[in-house]
Amino acid sequence: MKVRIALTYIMTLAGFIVLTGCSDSQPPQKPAHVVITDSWTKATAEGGKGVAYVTLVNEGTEPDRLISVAAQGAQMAEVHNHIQDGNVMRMISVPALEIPASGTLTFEPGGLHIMLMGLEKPLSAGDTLHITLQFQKTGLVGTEAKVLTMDEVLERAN
Ligand SMILES: [Cu+2]
Repeated sequence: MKVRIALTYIMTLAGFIVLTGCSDSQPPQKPAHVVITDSWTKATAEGGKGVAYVTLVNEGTEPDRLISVAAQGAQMAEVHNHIQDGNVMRMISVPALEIPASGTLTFEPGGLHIMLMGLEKPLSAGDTLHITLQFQKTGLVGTEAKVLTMDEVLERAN
């Protein structure tokens, strides 16, 4: 009888160890790797200011950070967001933006956007604008943003 109890005990213990072993096995870890799956900007009548949007997908299992942005033909580019300030929407500068592990961030009108300043010439519909994004872990990633007409911008929203 005693042997049997001891045996049951050992088998229970064995089962416990197997279960623990199972819960320890995690999905494979992948380093942060951000890709740009979409990018676009609005045509402008003149140089100066513009706005561009990107969709960022982190294919890694660790977060990454967007630390700087540059656009061809623009003296300066910054990541901005909109915040509700009373009943007014205000833009704020976002110096570093976290892209969560396995997460997607979609820049869109009324939300996150890339502010283009000091554009040397207007952005013409049909052209592309070269934008470079720098991430802490992924490094530099470039994209050709399509320059859309106002009609195309409205179509996207639907
Ligand atoms: Cu802005």
